[in-house]
Amino acid sequence: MTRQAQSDNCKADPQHFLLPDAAITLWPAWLSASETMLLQTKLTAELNWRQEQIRIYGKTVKIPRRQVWMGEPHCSYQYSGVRFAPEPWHPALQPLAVKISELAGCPFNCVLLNLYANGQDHMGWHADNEPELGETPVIASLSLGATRRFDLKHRTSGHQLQLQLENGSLLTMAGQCQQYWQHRLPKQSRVAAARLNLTFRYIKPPA
Ligand SMILES: O=C(O)CCC(=O)C(=O)O
Repeated sequence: MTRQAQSDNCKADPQHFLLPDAAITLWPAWLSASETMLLQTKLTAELNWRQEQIRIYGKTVKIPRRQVWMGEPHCSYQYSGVRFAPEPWHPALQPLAVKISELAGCPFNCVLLNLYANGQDHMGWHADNEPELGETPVIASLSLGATRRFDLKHRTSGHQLQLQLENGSLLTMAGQCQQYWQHRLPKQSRVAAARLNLTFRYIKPPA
């Protein structure tokens, strides 16, 4: 769907995917074209985007995208052996987290933002199964900008699902999805435009 074709008032019905060990729901145009345009422009310009380095098989490599980790102060997060302290909430994002919480029926207190400059930037197979997220986390993923393919595969049954994450779409992954499934955003060399993805998460405050 182009930004022109995406009507400013269209909120398409959610699509529910019946899968073993996972509850996946996609709202295709959860934000309107004008809302996404404004948000993508603002976040791209105003955030402190970093291309983190991680260690893989003993080698230090730059991740193929830029990231910001944001949320409440206790929400530190470990990814590929690197611990990240959160940036404070951007004023546009805390109200959005509340809105998505109302829809998903659970709280969110942090968000990982990924900026893919074009189809060369990507994210490999993984699950959001860090212990601080709990056993059955709900992950809410908001996409802004270029449409990208999103792949899911079950760890043992061979089930696979491919989705197109369009501008303004909201995807929730719930149930035992992070235990039994992995997901990735593959390279797509023909995609020239940028995409911004926000995955809202919840980390329990310390007792
Ligand atoms: O960009 C995407 O849609 C994928 C993001 C993702 O897998 C993650 O943040 O864990």
